[in-house]
Amino acid sequence: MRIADVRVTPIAFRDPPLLNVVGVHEPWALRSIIEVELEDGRVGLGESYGDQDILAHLDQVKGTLVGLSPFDLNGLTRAVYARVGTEPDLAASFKPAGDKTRASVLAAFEVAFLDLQGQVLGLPLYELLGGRVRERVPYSAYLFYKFKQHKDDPGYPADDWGEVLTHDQLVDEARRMVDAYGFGSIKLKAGVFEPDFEIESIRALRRAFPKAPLRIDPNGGWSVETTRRLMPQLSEPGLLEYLEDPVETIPGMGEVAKFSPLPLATNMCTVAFGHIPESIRLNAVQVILSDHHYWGGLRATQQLAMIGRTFGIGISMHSNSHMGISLAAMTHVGATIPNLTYASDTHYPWQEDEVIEGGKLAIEGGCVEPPKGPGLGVTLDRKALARLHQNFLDCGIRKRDDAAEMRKYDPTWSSARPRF
Ligand code: GKR
Ligand code: MG
Repeated sequence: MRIADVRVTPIAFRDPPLLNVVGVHEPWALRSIIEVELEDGRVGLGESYGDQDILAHLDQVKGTLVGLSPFDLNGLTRAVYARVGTEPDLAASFKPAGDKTRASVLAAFEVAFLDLQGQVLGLPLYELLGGRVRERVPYSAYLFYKFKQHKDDPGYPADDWGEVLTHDQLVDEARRMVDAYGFGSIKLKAGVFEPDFEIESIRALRRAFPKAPLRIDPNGGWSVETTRRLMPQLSEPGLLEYLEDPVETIPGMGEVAKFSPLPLATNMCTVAFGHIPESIRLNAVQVILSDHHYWGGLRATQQLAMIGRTFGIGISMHSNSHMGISLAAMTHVGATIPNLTYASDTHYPWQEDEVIEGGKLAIEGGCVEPPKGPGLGVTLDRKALARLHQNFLDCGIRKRDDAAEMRKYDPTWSSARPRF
């Protein structure tokens, strides 16, 4: 059973004007949909980033996969290593600088290969990954401050979440998200306003949701000294579950860890296996938000979780704006990881479009069940794929640039960090 064709289709879907440390989301978020087709017509699916750089790498690799068996994951790795990155040897030690790009390319195809394996064997993907340790995977409500509408008319109606720039509006957003999806944990995307204001938002959330685990993520927007000043507030008893990426680098997180009673989480500094030794040496992170899209795939996510167990580091999952193929993949692997100790992030509630048949996957009681059926358990809605690809062709965005979008509101805007 050999691979006959590989297709990578860039798509663009509606995204609300969500605020973060570097700026504001553009009206269109980019992704790529990967299809790996077997000789018998079965198609394995993957989803990855849609920026031009990654698309160029995916395009470079895809033709070289024709003729491989979908079970030959080392063959896939060799094909990726031959074209992306500087070290073609599969056994070479990971470099301290990490290699996120290569791991991202590998991940995009690995998920599609695994999906095919599941289809060939008639097994759900979580069984191929060792079987599930939980029926349903918990996700957290992902709160953003946001503008009411995009600056330029994107040609579609504004989202119905409205403006969220005050504590009350944020609590309303949280309430709506919790009511709609049953989330038990809540994360605030911070780094937008003065940190004291954002901590006040967290206190408002705590009053409204006395029991929910809360997290704050300023995306490296604070300096070590600012974080030191804020620490007495952040570590008020019962306020936060963890503090995510207050500062940007591994040494910076190591400095914060020296005075932080709170666990420090990251999806920004420890983002590749090559970063693990320094992170451990400096005790820089206590929770790693894994992301199969850049750690190298679903098996790499499991390997990372094992490293987490080894060193007593908690594991969760990170998210960007994404479609249901990514959510299905996250959920299959999340179901198999015993030490997935926190509810994972997902931007999914912010997405109105979908590229899989049957529309959006259900989030109930804050959890997602792995879709039923062999492999990932999702199939492509080809009409939706064509429509979202047309969006990509029309929207003109080829690289995510939240800072440029923010300069439409504030021409003096700079995304330099630390902001505070
Ligand atoms: O979508 O604005 C965003 C987030 O800030 C995203 O870019 C981050 O990668 O979700 C992410 C995070 O947890 O840092
Ligand atoms: Mg983060």
